Amino acid sequence: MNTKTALITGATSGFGAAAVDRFVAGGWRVVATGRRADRLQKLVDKHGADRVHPLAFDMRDEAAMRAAIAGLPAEFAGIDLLVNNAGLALGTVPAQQADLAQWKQMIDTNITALVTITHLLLPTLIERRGAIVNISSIAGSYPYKGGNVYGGSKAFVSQFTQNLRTDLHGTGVRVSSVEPGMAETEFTLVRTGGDQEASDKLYAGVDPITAQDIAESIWWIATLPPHLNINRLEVMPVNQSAAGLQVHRNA
Ligand code: NDP
Ligand code: 8X3
Repeated sequence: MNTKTALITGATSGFGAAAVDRFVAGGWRVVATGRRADRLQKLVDKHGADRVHPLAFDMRDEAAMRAAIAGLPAEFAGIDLLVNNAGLALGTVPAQQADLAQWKQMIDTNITALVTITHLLLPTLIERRGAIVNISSIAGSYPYKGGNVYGGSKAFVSQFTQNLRTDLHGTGVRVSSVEPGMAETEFTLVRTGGDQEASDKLYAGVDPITAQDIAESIWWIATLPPHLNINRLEVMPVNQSAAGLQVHRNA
């Protein structure tokens, strides 16, 4: 059997870590990236060095990204699937109170790093008639208070996905965005600067999406027959739905 290889960014936690487990269970090799090298090593210990290759670098460091990818051993260098998952939200306050440095970190990670790694891997993906799955969010379609730049960055990811798809027409490369709603990962811990109580409170009683649910969605998209493309997949917990517009009345 011809073993396929996925490169999954943000593999140290949440959706990315669960996707590593899912693809290895399905017989794929995985290049797993993230900043926390100790967590990447745990994935290697769990699955074996012949299945998981760790690449520890900060997605915002283009030189480190280029060097890591250029240094991939031959058996992991032929990437068939890029899962652009690394990303984050920082802050929950309205735009007028937000920290500009946090906005820039979200743009650098969720947008600039995502397009950089995509650009780097496109030649390989085209050569192999591969696939790209971009992890966007419902925050890119439904505005909510405090979503500001995070939502804007995910709207970019969703639209970039559809434009990539148009440009890659005829290459056989599949491009999809997965747009999850509320999912319990380390996402809220990161967003709140480590506030476990806030994270627990947000997910309490919701029966939120799990990391495994999203990993299964990515697996399904990537293993459909090659003539099918999922353009976008929006997923919410049953207990979450959209709730309309607000009106301010002058005094
Ligand atoms: P987690 O916080 O659990 O995981 C985020 C991952 O992104 C980590 O592996 C982290 O690795 C990586 N990452 C963040 N910044 C960088 C960086 N500068 N360089 C390298 N890696 C980085 O959250 P989720 O699993 O929930 O998030 C995964 C994706 O899903 C994100 O794009 C998020 O926006 C999106 N999403 C999440 C939803 C949710 O409700 N949880 C819903 C919709 C979308 P490390 O810290 O080791 O570098
Ligand atoms: C994460 C989902 O609704 O918290 O992208 O923004 S939400």
